[in-house]
Amino acid sequence: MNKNLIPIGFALASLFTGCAMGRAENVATLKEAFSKDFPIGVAVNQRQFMGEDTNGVALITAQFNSLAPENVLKWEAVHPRRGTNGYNFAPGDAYVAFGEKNKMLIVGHTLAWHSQTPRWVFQDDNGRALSGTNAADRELLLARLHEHIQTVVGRYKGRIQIWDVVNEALNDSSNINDTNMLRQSSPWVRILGVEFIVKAFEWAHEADPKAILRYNDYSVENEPKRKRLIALIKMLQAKNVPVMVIGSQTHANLSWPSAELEDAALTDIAKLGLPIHITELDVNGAQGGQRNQSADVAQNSQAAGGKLAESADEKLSKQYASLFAAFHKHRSEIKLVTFWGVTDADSWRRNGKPLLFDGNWQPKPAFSAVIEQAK
Ligand code: 9MR
Repeated sequence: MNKNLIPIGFALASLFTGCAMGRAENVATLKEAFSKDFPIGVAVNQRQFMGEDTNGVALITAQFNSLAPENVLKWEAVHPRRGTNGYNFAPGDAYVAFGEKNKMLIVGHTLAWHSQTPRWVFQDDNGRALSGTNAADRELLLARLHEHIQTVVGRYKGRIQIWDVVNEALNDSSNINDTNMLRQSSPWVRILGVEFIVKAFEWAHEADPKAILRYNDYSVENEPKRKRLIALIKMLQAKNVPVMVIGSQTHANLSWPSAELEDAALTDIAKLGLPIHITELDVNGAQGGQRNQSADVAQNSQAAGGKLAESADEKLSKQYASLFAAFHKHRSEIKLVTFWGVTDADSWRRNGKPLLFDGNWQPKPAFSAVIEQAK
């Protein structure tokens, strides 16, 4: 049996080949279907990379050829306490070992983010908030960022191939006339301005010159944020900052982004001349998520609220087909597509049943809708 064509249950076989039980080896997998286009990644949780969720592991190794760590390499997880002894590397080490064992392309997520960063990072040793107008405070925060990046990227040098260096730093406003490029409420922005972005990329590059360095954000399909993204990346490029890939999270809902918007956004972003990665793909089917296009963690309860939208399963298939048609069309620019979770039960938006596999690890109709787009 071709090892890329792995049975994940006979239900899968009958879903889109209609073939009899026992013929599952003829079934394509996501990674196989898109092997000429881009690797297919998935964000994994600790129960998966520790091997406890054995059904999850079976799906991950059968269907995907790249991994992202859903949470364990965020600052609060990997570096919860001050100082050089304040690290907790055990989960990150296990994550990377799991990826290596399964010969997968391994992503690191994320080095500098306003969220999931412990409070001490933005305070002095007496608990006083650091200030952007105080040169010593700025120095202190830059020194912490440097030490963190050197330590974390350095530890996995040559083993984590791709890093989300800066996450969600753009101003989230939907007002196109809002001229602030960056997220003003971020302590990174408040204290250091754009300098934290410049330094984070330079230091990540210094720590692992071969690593592929991404800027990662959500809702960059929408024009106001896309304009800010393009302005930011052009500014970084003008300073020779080693930003190498644009990460578009693509936390979608059943109707957004439309086929036209996705195509236009990819066309526009590709003009920057950098490869694009789809980094956190899911499609929210919850009623509450149909109005909201933000993937801000703080707004998640709202976005995942309410029952499933009417005919959610059918609309999910349509939306996934539409997105993958755009990815396939732009396959010369898109170098990786990563789903944000394995099954609906694992998802941060589990209420919205946003993924291709249900809580029983079975493929949903959207799975075959995606595979179809590879042809
Ligand atoms: O899926 C992640 C969830 O388990 C965490 O509780 C949450 C906060 O750390 O982060 C979620 O992942 C986010 C990702 O790191 C960055 N983009 C938005 C994702 C969804 O909130």
